Amino acid sequence: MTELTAPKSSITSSEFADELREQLKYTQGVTVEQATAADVYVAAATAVRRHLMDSWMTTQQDMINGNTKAVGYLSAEFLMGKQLRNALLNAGLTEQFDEAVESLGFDVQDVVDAEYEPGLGNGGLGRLAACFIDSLASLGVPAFGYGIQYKYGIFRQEFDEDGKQVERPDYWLSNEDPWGHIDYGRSQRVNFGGEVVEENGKRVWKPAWAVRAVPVDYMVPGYASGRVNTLRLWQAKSYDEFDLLAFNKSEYMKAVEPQVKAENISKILYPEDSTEVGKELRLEQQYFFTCASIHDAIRVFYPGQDKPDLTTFPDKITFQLNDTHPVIGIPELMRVLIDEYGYDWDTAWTITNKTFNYTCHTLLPEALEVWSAKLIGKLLPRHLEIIKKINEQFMAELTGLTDDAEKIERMRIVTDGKEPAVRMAYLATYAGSHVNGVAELHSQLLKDVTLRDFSDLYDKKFTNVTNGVTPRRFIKLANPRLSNLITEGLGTDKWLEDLDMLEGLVPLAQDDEFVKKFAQVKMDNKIGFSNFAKRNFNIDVDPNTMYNTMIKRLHEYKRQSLKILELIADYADVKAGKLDIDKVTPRTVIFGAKAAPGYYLAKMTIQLINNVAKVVNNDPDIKGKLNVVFVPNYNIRVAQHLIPATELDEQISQAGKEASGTSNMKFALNGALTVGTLDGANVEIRARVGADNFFLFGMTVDEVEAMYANGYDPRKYYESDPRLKGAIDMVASGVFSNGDEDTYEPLVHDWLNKDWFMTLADFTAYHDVQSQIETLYGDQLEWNRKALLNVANSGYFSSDRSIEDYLERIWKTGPMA
Ligand code: T68
Repeated sequence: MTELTAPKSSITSSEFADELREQLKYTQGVTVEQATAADVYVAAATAVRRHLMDSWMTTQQDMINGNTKAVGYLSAEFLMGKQLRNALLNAGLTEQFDEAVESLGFDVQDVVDAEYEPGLGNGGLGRLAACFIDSLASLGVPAFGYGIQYKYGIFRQEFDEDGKQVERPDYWLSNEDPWGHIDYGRSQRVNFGGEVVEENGKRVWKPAWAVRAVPVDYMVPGYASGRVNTLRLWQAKSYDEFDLLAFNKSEYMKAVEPQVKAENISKILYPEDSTEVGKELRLEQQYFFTCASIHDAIRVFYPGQDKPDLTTFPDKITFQLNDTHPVIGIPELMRVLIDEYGYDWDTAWTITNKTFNYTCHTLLPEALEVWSAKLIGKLLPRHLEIIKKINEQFMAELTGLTDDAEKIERMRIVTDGKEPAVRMAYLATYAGSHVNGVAELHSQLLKDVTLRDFSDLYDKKFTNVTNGVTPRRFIKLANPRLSNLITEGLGTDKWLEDLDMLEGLVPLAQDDEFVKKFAQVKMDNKIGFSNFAKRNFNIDVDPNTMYNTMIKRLHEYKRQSLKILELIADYADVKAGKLDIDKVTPRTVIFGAKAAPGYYLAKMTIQLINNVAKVVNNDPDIKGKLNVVFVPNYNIRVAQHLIPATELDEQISQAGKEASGTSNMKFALNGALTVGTLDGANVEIRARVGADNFFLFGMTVDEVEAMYANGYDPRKYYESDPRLKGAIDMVASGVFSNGDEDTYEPLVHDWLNKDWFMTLADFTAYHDVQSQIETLYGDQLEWNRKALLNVANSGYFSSDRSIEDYLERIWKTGPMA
């Protein structure tokens, strides 16, 4: 095997400038004088790719020739963020780039800004996939990320003059994408529809139409590992097969219909988060990328072999199913093994069972995918047969495991009745080797509630892997000031490869001088964000206010309502003369959130927040002390600027609803204090940073359950807390809708009559903890000491640690030799 060195490039800035000139000339066809910042960006991207090319090729060779099992991370979403800075960091070219760009007469920021951020994910799930492939490469583990290259990513969010969310298409591929390499020669055929017939005693699928899956390869460079893995995103192309009959009749439009249909498959990312979408196109997408990926893995690991020995497949690669979206891959592998390679059912089952593992990311029952059997039968008739047979086998197995007939009935993968449906989470749980949740509490609740029957009978399958985030992007790139201070404090920069080393900062929290430096970093980051917000959104943010941030998808369970009601209550108190504005800690509450386009109450919440901002920010009685900012189109770039500047982070979901959360980890690592409930990974963050350094409030999971059981009446809380009543009445009376009492009626009605996630029940506790926050904030040295302890004790939340847990508990593989 080839000797590997960490990619610390030895080339000089002027050599790199020469490479940029060369790329400008031979790739873009422009002189330096003609070039725009966007040209320089493309030139730089192309140059960095060239630097990574040898490591990429060596990594692929070693993966195929070596004996280390690879990981195939199957995910419908990869929310990568911009690539240039990350690629430069991992290629060891950051300084050379900065100097070269300046020497060519360009502004470094302009060049970096020219990159358009791809939004190929909805939120935490997609970003987790991106962190995981970064860590896999950094740990030197052979891995593929497999997904879809959507033409349109998550919609671009704007606000209209009424403060309502407007969704604009995000045609990111209309710009040059210098990172993706389209490999037409390695495309795969993906079939759909048709029927299954009996031929010579065999079931044979006769598909009705097909699409061509073309791989677009992205390099995934590891940090200081010398390894470069591959993210392979599939693009749907039509086969050039015309319907000749239709064409001859001059029905041209009809003749190209299948082509249009085929290319629609990778056209758009579904902008849904945690809600069920029962769309045919979505199932087509899921099958499209899992089918192509499975065939691709066989091609990669058994090159040129007509009759490969696929009993060794689970030793070559292990597939991780990122939520239920790729679960259709299970019957697909069965089909491939039986129909295409002639294995018997039991052999195929053993291989399939060993190959797949499933990660669940939710606790909301409505987010667990269920497909109608009819639809599966229409699109994938052979797969439906296989799923039914798996279900039969499962039912028979269960009969041997338990006498509880009701339980067996509850566990059906294919439901009974008039309109049978396939429960993808159950299929994944039964067919794969392991099932994991994404935080300790979540994994426990999966076992106790969501997949209770399964954990009773298959306890060994269940495990936990707490999520993590990559310190390269979310500390080193996002927060260079803090990174430098950490390196100064620890005397080394090795912490970027071993984040547990942050613990070395614990003693420095007692060193007032160091804490003051830390406070200065935060202040500089606040000023940085203020400039960023002004430059990009023309929003004014005063760095002399506390930055209090809530960034995540807009969802009722996450309870942005709780945050805005608390703020409104303060505002109402000031207006009523019950609160002296001069005694209030100056604060800027910063929101970033997209709502699913069809999610009515979520969109109304955005409208309310925007209008609260309008009223409160402009009320002279407030004297600029309470400010609300809604940053439009929240994305990775905004996160990278906002998280390092934040002092107080909101993680206030109803206990038992947020599977993990990952921004909570990013905030703690960047020295924000968290106000949060005992939910998701908050529990583990609090345990590590210490209860004294975390603002806890609200009901526990048990209390929430008890309240559901006893009947929850939100009105009781409305009547008993005058602040809460005042806030809701203010919304209802039209203060934030120019006097119109109808605008927010549906929201108000929901709060008072349903409030499924118990925002009102937690309101008083939330207010009480805010008082503690204000008191502590008054003592800046103490506040910053606690914030520094958050940094020092959060090393556990590196995605490197998560990947190590997956390697040990699930994948049973490791770095390449
Ligand atoms: C999130 N889930 C969890 N789902 O909500 C969050 N996309 O607690 C957790 O930290 C994170 O996953 C990582 O584990 C999502 O982000 C989606 O984005 C989603 C759901 C359905 C369909 C598409």
